[in-house]
Amino acid sequence: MAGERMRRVNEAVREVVSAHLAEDVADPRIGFVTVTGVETSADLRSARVFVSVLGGDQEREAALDGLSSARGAADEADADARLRARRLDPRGHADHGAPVPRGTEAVARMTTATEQEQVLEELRAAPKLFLTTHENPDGDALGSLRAMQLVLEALGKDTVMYMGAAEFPLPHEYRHMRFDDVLREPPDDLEERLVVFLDCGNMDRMPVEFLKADGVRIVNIDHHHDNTRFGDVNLVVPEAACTAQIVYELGRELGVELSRPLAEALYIGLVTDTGKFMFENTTPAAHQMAADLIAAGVHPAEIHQRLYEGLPFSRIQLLARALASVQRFDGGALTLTHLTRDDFAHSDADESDSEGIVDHMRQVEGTLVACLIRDLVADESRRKVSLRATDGRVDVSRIARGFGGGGHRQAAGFTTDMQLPDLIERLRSEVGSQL
Ligand SMILES: [Mn+2]
Repeated sequence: MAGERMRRVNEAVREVVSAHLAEDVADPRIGFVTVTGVETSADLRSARVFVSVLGGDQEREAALDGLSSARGAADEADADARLRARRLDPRGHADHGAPVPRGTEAVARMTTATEQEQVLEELRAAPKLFLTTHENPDGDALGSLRAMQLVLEALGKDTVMYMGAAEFPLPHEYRHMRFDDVLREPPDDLEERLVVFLDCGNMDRMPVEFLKADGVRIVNIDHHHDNTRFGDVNLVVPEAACTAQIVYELGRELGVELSRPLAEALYIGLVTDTGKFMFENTTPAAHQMAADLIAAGVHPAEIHQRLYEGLPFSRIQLLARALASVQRFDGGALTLTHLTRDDFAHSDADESDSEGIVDHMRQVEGTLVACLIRDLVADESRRKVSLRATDGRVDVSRIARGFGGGGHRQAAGFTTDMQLPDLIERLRSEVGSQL
């Protein structure tokens, strides 16, 4: 990570440039742009300004056009920033420079880059990488992890994948993905590796204390809108249907051929995070990506079978128990079920067998929020709560965050030690407060 002084210089430049863009630049296209980071050179003579552009390719093009036509104004902002930066000179000198005349050679250069370009640069430059994702990995976590590994391997990089030992065995539906090559302990040469997080909204979603050490450089690639931007470089695209979609675009930019194994890994991320192309995040771009993957050799029926069929009998027994204890509150606005440790024992099921049960709760008329509460097999005093919203009226990630969890507007979760009756009351009032 950059030194503390340099970080303050970068932050000062970022503030000035953002304020300038917001106040003085009348170009409506600039509205799509957020200044996400600044890297100032050690001599303070140049700064790269990283921006995030909302919207599709068209908006991105328009915004970058707008930015470059505003370059004159930006240069002024930059001169201003440079003056401020001098006061925070990382070399520890006091304000030693003469005032910088505007519009002369003395004005520092400013270049802009999108978050995507910044991440591409990091990936191209790193010879050795370390990839990881979130705990209790789902199809997108595993699909984007495998896909990124294949992309980097195609570029000849030395890449390792990591997940905590507690994540194994993987849920039944993902075992065919063959993750035998994933490390369960940090590698000895960790400090030589660029760390890449995939599909992970905050760093505490994987037990990786060893990554919080100094000198670890982190790239954070994700689509959760509540991502805490914990990386040194962040590519957070909430409009992406899945993290696999972001990896797909990075792979294309890096010129990596869409091999069948790569296409399959990407498809698994896409099909699972869109709920088989049924959730609100199923955009034209998601379907275009699917078309491209199918053209590259993916057989949707085969993937469907591997993911959703051939499941152990314990699954349907556990589902039967969940369906038998469905409760509806407030006219069904909150529809929930609860699985106890006994339910798991009697079904001969493990925790990963509860995957997908919450989606059955969505299907009933009047349901706004579907909820599965399951007691942890290892610790009955704690329970895991999965939430799904059926439309845009309730943002379940807000509810989950209130309990220390997180997720998407339509799919989120958390763990709590609150007792069941209190938990249900609290969930009812949280749902009610958003209506
Ligand atoms: Mn995801």
